[in-house]
Amino acid sequence: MRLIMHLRARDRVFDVPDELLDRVRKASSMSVLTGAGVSAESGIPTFRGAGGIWEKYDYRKLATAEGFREDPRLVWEWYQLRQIEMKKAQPNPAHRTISEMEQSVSDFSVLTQNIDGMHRRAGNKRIVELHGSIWRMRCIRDNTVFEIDDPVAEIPPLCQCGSVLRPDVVWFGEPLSPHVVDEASRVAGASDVMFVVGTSAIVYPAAALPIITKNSGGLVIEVNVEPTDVSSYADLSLFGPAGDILPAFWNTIVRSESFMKEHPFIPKR
Ligand code: BV8
Repeated sequence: MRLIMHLRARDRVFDVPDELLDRVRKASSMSVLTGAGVSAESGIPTFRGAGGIWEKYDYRKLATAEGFREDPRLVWEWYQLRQIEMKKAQPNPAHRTISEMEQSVSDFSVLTQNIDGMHRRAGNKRIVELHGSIWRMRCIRDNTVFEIDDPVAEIPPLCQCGSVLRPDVVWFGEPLSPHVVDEASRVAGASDVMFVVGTSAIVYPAAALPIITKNSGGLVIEVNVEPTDVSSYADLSLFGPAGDILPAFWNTIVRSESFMKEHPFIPKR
C-alpha cells in the first residue's frame, strides 16, 4: 500500500497509518539517501529543475574526466565557485534532523550523493559519500588524496609532485569506488527503513539503492517537493520542503511511547 501526502509547513499532522509509524519507531537499522534537494534550503543550488545547475552549465565540460583533461582551469573555476558557496552555507533543519536521527537509532547511516560536506557539519558520523567530496583533492599522477577546509586559492592546484590535482569527486562516466558501492549496498539491504530525501533519483547507481531496500523488505519513505521515480514504489511519499517535513515527521516518530520503549537510552524530548 503506497501513501502520498502533500504537506505545507502548517500541516504538522501526518495522517499516516499507525502500523507504518510503528515500523519506523521499531526500526533498529535505518538509512537516509540524500540528494541536492536536502541542501537547497541552505542556498546550495540543485542540478535539475528550474534554476538548476545543468540549465546554466554543460556537465560534459565540467563534470567529466574528458572535460577536465580538455580544460582543468575551467573545471577548477567552477569547483572553486561551489566551494565558496558551500563554505558560506549553513546546515538546515533537514540536515540537523538527520543528525538527530543518527543519535536516536543504533544502526544509522547517511548515503549521500552530495559533495558539499553538509551532513558532517550537521554532526553525522556514519556517512557514505557516494560521489566523493568537494573538500578533498586527488593527484592525477599518484592518486594521493588531500583534505582541505577552505576553497582552493590557486587553480589548478598542484601536487608537491608537480602534477595537477583534481577534485576527489566521481564524474559522469566514472565508476564509484567499489568499497563505497559495497558499503552503500550493504546498508540499503540491511535497512528496516530508508528515507529518500531531496533526490530526483535518476543518477545511477545511487538511484538503485532504495530499490535494494524495497526488495529486501524494508520501508521506503520519500521526502521531496515533487514526485520522482521513487514515488512509484515508495511506501510513503511526503511532498514538501525537507526542512519543514523531516523535522515534523521525525518529531511524530520520537514523541511516542513505542519509540521511547524501543529506544530507552534516547534522552526524552
Ligand atoms: C557510472 C559529483 C559506470 C560531481 C555526480 C543511462 C541510464 C542509466 C544510467 C546511465 C545512463 N547513461 C549514463 C549513465 C550513468 C550515469 C547516470 O546515471 N546518468 C544519468 C544522468 C542518466 N551515472 C554515472 O555516470 C555514474 N558512473 O555509471 O560509471 C562505469 C562503471 C565501470 C567503469 C566505468 C564507468 C557516476 C554518477 C556520478 C556523477 N557525479 N556528482 C559533482 O557533484 O560535481 S552526480 C550529481 O548529480 C549529484 O551528485 C547527484 O547524484 C546528481 C544530481 O541528482 P540529485 O542530487 O537528485 O539532484 P537533482 O537536482 O537532480 O534533484 C534534486 C531533487 O530535490 C529534485 O527531485 C527536487 O524536486 C528536490 N528538491 C528540491 N528542493 C527541495 C527538494 N526536495 C525536498 N526539499 C527541498 N527543499
